[in-house]
Amino acid sequence: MERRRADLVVAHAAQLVTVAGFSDRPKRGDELSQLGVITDGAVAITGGRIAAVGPTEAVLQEVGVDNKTRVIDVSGRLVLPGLVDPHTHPIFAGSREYELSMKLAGASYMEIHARGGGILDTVRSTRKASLETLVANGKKFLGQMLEQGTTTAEAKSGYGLNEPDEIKMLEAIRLLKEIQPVRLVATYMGAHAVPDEYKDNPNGYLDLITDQVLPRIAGEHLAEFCDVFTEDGVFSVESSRRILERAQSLGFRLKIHADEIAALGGAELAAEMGAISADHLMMISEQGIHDLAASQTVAVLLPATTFCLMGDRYAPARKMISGNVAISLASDFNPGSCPVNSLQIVMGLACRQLKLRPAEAIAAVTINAAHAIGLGGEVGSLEVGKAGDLVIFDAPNYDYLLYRFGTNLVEKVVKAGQVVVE
Ligand code: IZC
Ligand code: ZN
Repeated sequence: MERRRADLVVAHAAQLVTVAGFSDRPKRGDELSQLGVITDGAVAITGGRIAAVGPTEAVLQEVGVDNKTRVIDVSGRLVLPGLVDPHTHPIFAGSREYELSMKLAGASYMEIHARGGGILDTVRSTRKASLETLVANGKKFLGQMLEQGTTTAEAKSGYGLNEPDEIKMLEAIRLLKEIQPVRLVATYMGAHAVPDEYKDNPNGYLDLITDQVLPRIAGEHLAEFCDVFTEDGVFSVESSRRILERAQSLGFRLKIHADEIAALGGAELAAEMGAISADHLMMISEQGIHDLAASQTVAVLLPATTFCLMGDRYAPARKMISGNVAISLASDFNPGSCPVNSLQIVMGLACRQLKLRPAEAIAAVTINAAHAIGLGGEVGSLEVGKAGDLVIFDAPNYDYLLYRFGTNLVEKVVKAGQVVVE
């Protein structure tokens, strides 16, 4: 049999973390700490996809290497699958640095929101911005994420709220898919806040979403997910259900910002509706944990948000893991509650605040994060046939990566077989 020629071989990794064996479903419980680590490991990539993975010697026997093959010796280094960030808000204009001082002076996130600041401030700047500005801003933020190891991300709308500005945000995501390397999936989040013009008629805003905007986005294939901010003072469980039912009937897969500040039952709603993910969950109830465990819904935990909000209650991750909930991690990058876009920082916080073990944190930003956006069969692990996305870290092992909290240890990033960060 003729050997398949490789375009790229990454060889002699001190630890090659495959996270293999879970392309069809997310990891739960003890599975989270079984990473499939190969010492002196290698990956070969052909045509953007993984052609072989295993011990270096075996991989070099399996694939053909010629003078056009790039071979990268990563002796002494850690190799992980490209990181997946399943919850981000990277399309916006303006910034909200003043909220830090407001929070230090005692104002809560929801108080700032109730005064017309917060999300609605970013809505005013984003409505004024051109498509080109949104694309340029998004490209900058996605570039920062890529440099820190993120090769796939979910991106939400939700700072336009009206029809033309939500479409503008989703167009920006569509353009960004073509002009930069991070693979994106788009989420429509018109139900991020009730805009000023509907302040006295919130039901009118629900009608706009269900009757006009959702059908148009479905028709133009601008998003595959629909998300709702189910929160006291934002969207009730009842309003959220109305939007999500309509979205589901139009073919969207569902996501919910659930139980972040108040325990409204967002997790229960996500499980009941078969949402692909329930996100935040700082205040999740016992019932919510039980319902998620019995469902296919992935819990997306966002510890950098709790940290930036200076909250004292993080999501009960250990309870969720022992209760058999499929957990993942994301940055929640956004201009307000979480200006952090590094998954290395998120993993470091997850170990220290959610008490995840290093191995669990890695599973949570790779295969389980991929399942939270419907890409478990495509990315999130190093297995033959999957996308040739990987990160080389200046770290001798994965414990070291989590221990060096706050430092970007990325040395190189490979996306679909191309070295995109050197
Ligand atoms: O802009 O504050 N929580 N949405 C829900 C956010 C935070 C983003 C923001
Ligand atoms: Zn969010």
